[in-house]
Amino acid sequence: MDLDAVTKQSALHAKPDGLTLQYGTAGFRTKAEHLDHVMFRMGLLAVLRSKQTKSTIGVMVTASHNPEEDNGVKLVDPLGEMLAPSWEDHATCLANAEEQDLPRVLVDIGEKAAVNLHQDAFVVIGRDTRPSSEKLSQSVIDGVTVLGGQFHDYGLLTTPQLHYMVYCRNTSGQYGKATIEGYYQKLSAAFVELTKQASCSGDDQRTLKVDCANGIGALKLREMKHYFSQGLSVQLFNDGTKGKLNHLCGADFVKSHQKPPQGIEMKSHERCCSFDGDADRIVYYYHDADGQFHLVDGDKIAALISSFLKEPLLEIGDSLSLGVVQTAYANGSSTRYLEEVMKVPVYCTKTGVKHLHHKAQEFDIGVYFEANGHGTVLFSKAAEMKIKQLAKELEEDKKRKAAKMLENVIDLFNQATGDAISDMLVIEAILALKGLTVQQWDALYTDLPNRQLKVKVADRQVISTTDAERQAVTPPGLQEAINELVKKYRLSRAFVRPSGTEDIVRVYAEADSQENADSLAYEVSLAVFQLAGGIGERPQPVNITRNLEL
Ligand code: 16G
Ligand code: MG
Repeated sequence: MDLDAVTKQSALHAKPDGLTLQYGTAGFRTKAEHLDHVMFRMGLLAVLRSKQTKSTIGVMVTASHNPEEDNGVKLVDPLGEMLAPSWEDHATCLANAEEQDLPRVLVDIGEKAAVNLHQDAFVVIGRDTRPSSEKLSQSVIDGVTVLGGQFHDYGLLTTPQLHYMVYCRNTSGQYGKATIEGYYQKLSAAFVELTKQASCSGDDQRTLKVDCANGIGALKLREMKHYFSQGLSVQLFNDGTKGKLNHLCGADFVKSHQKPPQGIEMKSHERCCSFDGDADRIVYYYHDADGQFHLVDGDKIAALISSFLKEPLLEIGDSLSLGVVQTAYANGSSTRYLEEVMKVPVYCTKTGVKHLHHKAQEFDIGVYFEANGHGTVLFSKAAEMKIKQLAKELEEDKKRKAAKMLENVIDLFNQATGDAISDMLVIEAILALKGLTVQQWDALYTDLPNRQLKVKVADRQVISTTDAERQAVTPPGLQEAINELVKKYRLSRAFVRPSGTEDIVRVYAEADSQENADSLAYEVSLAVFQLAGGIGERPQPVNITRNLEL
């Protein structure tokens, strides 16, 4: 390492004094103007990680669903996965080192992680459409270059597309071609193949309105839609030509406000969906004949996909294990439906894609979705090989067809990470094959009324949790208080957890009616305020303050 060169270059990307940031649930995220040094340093870190793993590493510049003024960065590990936890710690140390300590911290990381500095390094970079992203990705490149790393800058990409590129490059192209056309072709071919078997169900069925959050999803979907236009026609809204990124639109807005985004015309019973700002989340929704809004969230996506997969799996007669992974935010009705009606095992992990992804890898076929719309289906290598073999060998027509269908499903899911575009195509294929309307899909089960609130406390780390965030361990007495409150309502459940992305505590409650869910959420918020060092205004009942904010 040429540490003198690092010091010199770093001075051009100097860290503001006293600023400390954490590599959080999905990387660093804050106001764009505070991120230049972080980007440069993540370029440095990506080179070390690449040398250590002898693989291509990805760096994505995005702040997902955050406001346009924010930005962020995350590193992508060799198989398209989130950065390993020990390297998250290195990332935090490196980002927070004062200028004069930077060379020492770099050397330290190299030693701790046993990095062979003579190894070559290759880094791929992608960015979203934020005005700040281009300059910040140049800072990443400066970091990569000063440590002698090679790079390829893909420019504008969705986050899942960057994960895909990393995965392709580290599997010598076996997974697909590491180009944007390669991505479009792979997914579209699988979609067209899968939907061939659908009986034609009229124009209406095959049109989908997509709210692109005024983000990168719009650019990429506009390019891609020609590849699958025979099977599906998508109409883009909030395509970035007018509105502001994530402002009053996008998956996060729709999920948290439980209402349609601005900028989309919805007629009753029309199928609509929203992406988030970097297109790794998707939720569906529609208006019924009475104009009432219905959200079809990540839990229902998981239910649709798992029930669809069960049939061909049964048909091929192979005992491949299927498991569904959720978080504590999964609606109680969805868990009950999956376990009791679908008879599939359901597991709960902590919030954050990396936790779900990790658990899903334990199954031959792991379906994972957060209620907020992050998710995908992972097929183990063994399951994939088995299915591909059966698709070739099986004599009986029906069985071979089932295996072929599964083969297309494997190709259609972005196996590297949750992907709004890939998930959208899978959902559209399933609806077409099953001849389901969005209402029929929504009617798989009825969501329990629920409410989310946030509480400000002096130090949110005083709350620690266990049992996949469903139980509070500290502060003392908090879980007991929650237990007592939950007992007062029917079909109720509540939990609290410190947010990984904001300086607040999140409260979730569900119950048999909206009124009861609101009331339970309020009471739990009060308990948090009293027992966990609340600051500012005391929580108010939901119906008085109309506090529908999350
Ligand atoms: C991040 C996570 C998301 C999680 C959310 C929770 C990734 C790619 N994203 O956006 O999965 O649901 O954080 O935020 O892992 P919270 O901790 O503030 O509730
Ligand atoms: Mg996102």
